[in-house]
Order: sequence, then structure tokens, then C-alpha cells
Amino acid sequence: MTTYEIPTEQWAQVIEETGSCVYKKIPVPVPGPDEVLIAVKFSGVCHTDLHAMNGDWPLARKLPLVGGHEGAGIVVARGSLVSDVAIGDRAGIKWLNGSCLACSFCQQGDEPLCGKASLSGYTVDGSFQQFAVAKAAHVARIPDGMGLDAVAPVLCAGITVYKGLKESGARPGQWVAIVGAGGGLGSMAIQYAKAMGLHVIAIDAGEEKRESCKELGASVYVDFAASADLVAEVKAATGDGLGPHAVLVLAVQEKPFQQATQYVRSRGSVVCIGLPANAYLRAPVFDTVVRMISIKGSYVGNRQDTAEALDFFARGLVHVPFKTVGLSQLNEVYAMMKEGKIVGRYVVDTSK
Ligand code: 8ID
Ligand code: ZN
Ligand code: ZN
Repeated sequence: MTTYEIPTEQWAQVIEETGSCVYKKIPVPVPGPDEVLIAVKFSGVCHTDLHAMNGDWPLARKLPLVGGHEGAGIVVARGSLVSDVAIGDRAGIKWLNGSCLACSFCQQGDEPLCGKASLSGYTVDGSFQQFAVAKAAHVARIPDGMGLDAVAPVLCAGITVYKGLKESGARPGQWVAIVGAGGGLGSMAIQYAKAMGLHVIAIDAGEEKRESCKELGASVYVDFAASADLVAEVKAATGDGLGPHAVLVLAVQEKPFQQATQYVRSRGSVVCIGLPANAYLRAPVFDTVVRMISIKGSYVGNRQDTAEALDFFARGLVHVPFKTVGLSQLNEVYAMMKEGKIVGRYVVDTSK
């Protein structure tokens, strides 16, 4: 078995106060008996990391905090109870860092609903550091031959949208609208949807995102900032004027959640995934009843969803357009994200 030299100090991005993070050296963590230490090579930057830095959700987090939950790397140490993950294995840190594996939710594979779940980059330190700890039972197993930079966004964005599409109940040949299609989750959602045999209506703003969405496989692009009547335009996009069978709402604004309930096809489903701060769902009861609309939430994925989402990637069915910058430049990524300027995903390289 290969052994790795593990330093005592490492570079990390640390949130010391709400609203900002500092690039500094901190101690390398030590894995507990059921944990592994992963040398993180690349980590995707999810909009959730920005929510965590700004503390805008009604969910407590640790401080100081190392964010990040799309970390891809190599296992360099493991606790005494770990036997099925080896030193040298390629592994991924995802949002769900660990769960109890014993409660009624865990028993049924609903690990994200576990009351004792620990969350990477939120309730425990995440992947914006060179060495991060995760529960061995929950790490993503990254097959050989995948670029650790390219695979990183699958670890949250990919798993989440793949799960959301399954939750939508949409079947091959049907239409799905992806709201926020040009962003990180959206870019992956277009491709998972296409790979699952669905027609895609991509909704976002601007020409750069139009081009990217079309290139990734969207049949129609609707510019929410330019459209005079978004609801009518989305309904018309399916050809029969009845609207999409399912909607994945990934946007970080409240309004598109309301619009989705208006343009979704009767009997269709609106799957809420984006997590705008202080937002509420509002839909007319009458319409929801007589059009038999389902409105539901979908939250990351379990270990099986993780393996399946990675398998789509391994087969070359999905890829995310990504740009790489150094971990030291994380604040620049957040600035672009706040402005809605990112097409696809930014991935940080922990060596820079
Ligand atoms: O498990 C979950 N439910 C989960 C998992 C991972 C991420 C939820 N999230 C949440 C994040 O916390 C965030 O709130 O999903 C949301 C989207 O994450 P992201 O894809 O990482 O964000 P992004 O790359 O910034 O993309 C957001 C896109 O939404 C567009 C923006 O232009 C951007 O391309 N958008 C917005 I803001 N308002 C829109 C609107 N009204 C819109 N697109 C269409 N219509
Ligand atoms: Zn995420
Ligand atoms: Zn549990």
C-alpha cells in the first residue's frame, strides 16, 4: 500500500466572520475512527457555498468554517474502523459528509433527511482546504480515468439534479423546463435530462448562457430577462401549448418558483431545488387542485444516487463546462456568482 506524507499545516479558505473568507494556513485535520482524510485536489464552487458564507439560510452552521462540498481527491489516511476505502483510492467529498445510518430515514436510503446528518462546508469543515475529513461510509467513490477537476461538480450539482429529475417523475420523451439552466446545477441538469431521454426547455438570461444551453442539448432557450410573457413562451415551447411535464427550479430568486406553477402542464410536477433566502412558495389552490399539479422539494441525493450520477459521467453522457482558478482566488468566484455571471461551474485548484 502506498503511504503519503501528511503535513501538519495546509492552505485553506476560512470563513471567520459572516460575509467573507480568508486564505490562510491552518492545521491538517485528523480523521476519527470511522473517517478518511482526503487530499483534495479540486473542488467545485456551488452557490450553496455563497449562502454558507453569507449565513442567509435558517440553518445554523459552524464558525470559523472551511466551506466547499464538491471536493475530489485521494484518500491519504483512514481511521481504525475503516476497511472498505483504501489509502490511494480516489474519493469525493459531497454535501452529506455523514449520517447516522441507523434512523428510519437512513434505513430507507433517505440519508439527506437524517436528523444527525453532518454537512460538508456547513456543519463540518469542507473541501476548500488541501486536506479534508469525511465519513468513510459516505465518501463518493470516483472511478479511475476521470479528471478530478471535471468530476468535482458532479459531487453536488450532478447528484442533486439527477435526483431531482428522478423525483420529477418525468418519463423519456416528455418535456422538462430547467430554470437557472446556465448555472452550475442547470448546466448539468440539461445533460442528465437529455441522457434520460427528455426534451429540455432551458430558462436563464443572456446570450452567453443561451449558447451554452443550446450546446449542452437544450431544444429551446427562454431568456427570462428579455421575455415579454415568460409563462406563455414556456407553454408554447412544447409545441402543443400545454407546457412542460416537469420543472426543475434551480434559480436563486423567488419569482420563478411562482411562475413554474403557472406554466407546468396539468398533472405535471414542479421540483424545487434552488434555495433563495427568505423565499416562499405561492400558488393558487384552485389551479393546483383542478390541474392536479405536484409541488415538491428535492434535496441532494443518497449514496446510491451518488453512484448512479457518477456512472452517467463515467459513460461520457454528462460533462459540465468548467473553468479552473486557484483556491486563493475563491473570493473572485463569489463576486462573479453574486452577479449571476458564471456560465457552468468554477473549480478551484487547491495547489494554487
Ligand atoms: O439539494 C439541493 N436542493 C441543492 C443542492 C445544491 C445547490 C440546492 N442548491 C441550491 C443552491 O444553494 C442555490 O440556491 O441551488 C441553487 C443554485 O445553485 P447553483 O447552480 O450552484 O447556482 P448558480 O451557478 O449561481 O446558478 C444559478 C442560475 O440561476 C439563474 C442565474 O442566472 C444562474 O445562471 N437565475 C436566477 I439567480 N434567477 C432566475 C430566473 N428568474 C434564473 N434563471 C431563470 N429565471
Ligand atoms: Zn452544492
Ligand atoms: Zn440517520
